[in-house]
Amino acid sequence: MPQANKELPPGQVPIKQLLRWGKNHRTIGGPVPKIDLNTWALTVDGEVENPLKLSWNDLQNLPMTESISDFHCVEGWSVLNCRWEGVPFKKLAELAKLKKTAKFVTFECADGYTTSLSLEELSGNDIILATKLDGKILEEGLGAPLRLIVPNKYGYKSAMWITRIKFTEKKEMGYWETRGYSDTADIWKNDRFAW
Ligand SMILES: Nc1nc2c(c(=O)[nH]1)N[C@H]1C(S)=C(S)[C@@H](COP(=O)(O)O)O[C@H]1N2
Ligand SMILES: [Mo]
Repeated sequence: MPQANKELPPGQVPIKQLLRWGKNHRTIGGPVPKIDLNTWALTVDGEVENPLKLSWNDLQNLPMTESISDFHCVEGWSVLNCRWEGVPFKKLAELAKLKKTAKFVTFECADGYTTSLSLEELSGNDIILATKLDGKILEEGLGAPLRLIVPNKYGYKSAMWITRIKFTEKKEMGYWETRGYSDTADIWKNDRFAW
């Protein structure tokens, strides 16, 4: 099992627990999205041979993995040793059968948020689409039912409330990345801003 890195990246201060989006933390789209698991579906499409539309039940039948990592927000707080469980990103890509033209991935969320990463940035075994944190099913305020976890990037790459995973040939810039935040978002290089 991958172990969390014990050294904090530059400029980060540890706090006890992750933010719960809700009353005090509004999403970019306003209130936390209300998601009904009976009608929720994850779309996987774009540059793929086999587009997918997965219900919550479909998702439960996919192989799950566990990954322990530290979570770092660009605003300077970190939460150590988060134990995420979910579907490895690689597994979903494998199921969707990528075309040769697939180079980047855009994540679309129920609150209107977007972020994007290259396939290479998503190649690690610690990149997962999480449904659980620390043994408990994700709370609404933490991105339920499905969120991305990218441990070596600032938190704005870890999209919550994901509804669509779109493989693209060209990079589509995400919400914060078009508003001054770094697109590389490397926590070890202190890549916080686009300038
Ligand atoms: N859909 C969506 N995902 C999002 C955001 C958002 O506003 N909407 N904020 C990002 C930011 S800036 C951070 S720091 C993390 C916060 O996740 P947490 O609730 O686990 O602390 O979610 C990221 N993912
Ligand atoms: Mo953040």
